[in-house]
Amino acid sequence: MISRRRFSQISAAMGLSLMNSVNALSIKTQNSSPIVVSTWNNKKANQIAYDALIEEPGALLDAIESAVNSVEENEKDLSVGYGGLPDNSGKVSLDACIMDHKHNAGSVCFLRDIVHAVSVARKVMEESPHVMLAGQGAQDFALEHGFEKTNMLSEQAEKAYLKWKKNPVFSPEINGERHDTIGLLAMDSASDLSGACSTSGLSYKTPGRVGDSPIIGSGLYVDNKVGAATATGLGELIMKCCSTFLVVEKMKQGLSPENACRYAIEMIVETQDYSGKQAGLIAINKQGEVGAYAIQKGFIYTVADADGIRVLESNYYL
Ligand code: SD4
Repeated sequence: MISRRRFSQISAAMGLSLMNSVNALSIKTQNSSPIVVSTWNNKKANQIAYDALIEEPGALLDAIESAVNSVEENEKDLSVGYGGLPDNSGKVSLDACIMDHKHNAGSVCFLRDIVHAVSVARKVMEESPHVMLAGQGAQDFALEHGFEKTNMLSEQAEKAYLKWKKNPVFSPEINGERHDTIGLLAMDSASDLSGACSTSGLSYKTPGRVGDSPIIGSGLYVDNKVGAATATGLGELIMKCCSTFLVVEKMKQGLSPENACRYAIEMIVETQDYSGKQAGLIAINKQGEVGAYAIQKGFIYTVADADGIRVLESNYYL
């Protein structure tokens, strides 16, 4: 079979410590199997999406949604869904969005008491005339569409919150320090692209704060003719540069996914005070090349394809 997909990645066997210097290499694969790429170490989610795409090649959104749902349900993930760390009033609020290969998009932000924010975002996309619903309106919409109210504060998150309350300091550097937000992009065997992003946002944020993750063009952007990108890190940096829209536009102009991500990170660095702060971008183009870039060392992302699943470390600015 003729190779039609190229990757900016290396095999897991090489070990994370080696990756930074070599992950700009492109390695050709000999197939047109699905490709799933996500922020951070989200091997389980990637596996779920990949397996679903093998089983049902046309069900791209179902594959993405079930993968992201698995993270939203995982109480050990302190940045997404149930178990996410709360705002400074002790309440968890979620931001999520989804975008498909037909340029449909749906989004919810400041959503409380509902576990599967990405599924509500999909309902907004498919069953409302709108793109984005916020706060109480988003919750009412979810309840009307069969979602159930859940106490989102896990024991572990409550414990962490009570500890934080003893010295309740907020700073973007400290509260934006730990990240696990899932942004997940997938290409099916027909080379269609879609993606989703889901997060509980910054820990101990001001109630009502919304980050980049539910904003189309900031936390996620898909242009099926060109490619897709998603973001993680400090939303306040990302949303002022429309970073994922920028990445996709740069791929349209011919940049590789990694170079497009790099361009968008440099835009953040040139325009804002980035010291001590992290932002990471991942992207895939229509040829199936994958790339990533971050402000700081330590941004990892996960790729699943016919060669298996591996966690890679991105190149970075600092
Ligand atoms: C936000 N970008 O709300 C999200 C945070 C994040 O892993 O990515 N955490 O700003």
